[in-house]
Amino acid sequence: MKIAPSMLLNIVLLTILTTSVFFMNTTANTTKYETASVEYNPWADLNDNGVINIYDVVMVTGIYGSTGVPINKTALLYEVNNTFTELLSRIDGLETQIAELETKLAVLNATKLGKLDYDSGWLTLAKGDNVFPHPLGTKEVIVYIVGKKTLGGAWHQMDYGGFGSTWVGWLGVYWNKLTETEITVHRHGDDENWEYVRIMMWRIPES
Ligand SMILES: [Ca+2]
Repeated sequence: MKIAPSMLLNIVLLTILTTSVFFMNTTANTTKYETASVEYNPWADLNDNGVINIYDVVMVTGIYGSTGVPINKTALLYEVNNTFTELLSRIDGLETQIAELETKLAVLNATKLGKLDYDSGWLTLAKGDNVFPHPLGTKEVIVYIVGKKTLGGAWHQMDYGGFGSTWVGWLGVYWNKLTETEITVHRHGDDENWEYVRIMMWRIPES
């Protein structure tokens, strides 16, 4: 009788399996790790149970003779590791961006009003009424003005709204006559500290 090579291989493997199982049963009190005489190779541990034995061999017999494109497992591990490192780097970048956004949000929450809708910059302020245009197209705004005595000087709001006495006369400024396109800033006749004015406006958000 002629025996096919594949059948012969199965017979041999079955014999090995039977012998191994018997051997394993008779050495039940000794651990498989202690009896290993060669270095463990995790790549050969096909069922990932920590020991190379007949069960791994049987798994090979199931796919014996198949062909395909081999994989460089070490290179694959490096590639996975590099990808993981890159992902960690991206996560760090995102965390940095989130921290920056949180800072900006904290600033916005602290000011409540958010970014200015109009900022006039520093304007020369004559005594009496000064009519300045604004581009907001509404009177639903919050107005905030500050002054300077000189362009290089400190910001201030001295005598804001106006201060008058028989000794010093009338000092300071106030704003009025707000329209959808203009605002008037009045500077009192005896004032000496509001040579320049800066007008800032925020639209009042719709509730
Ligand atoms: Ca195994």
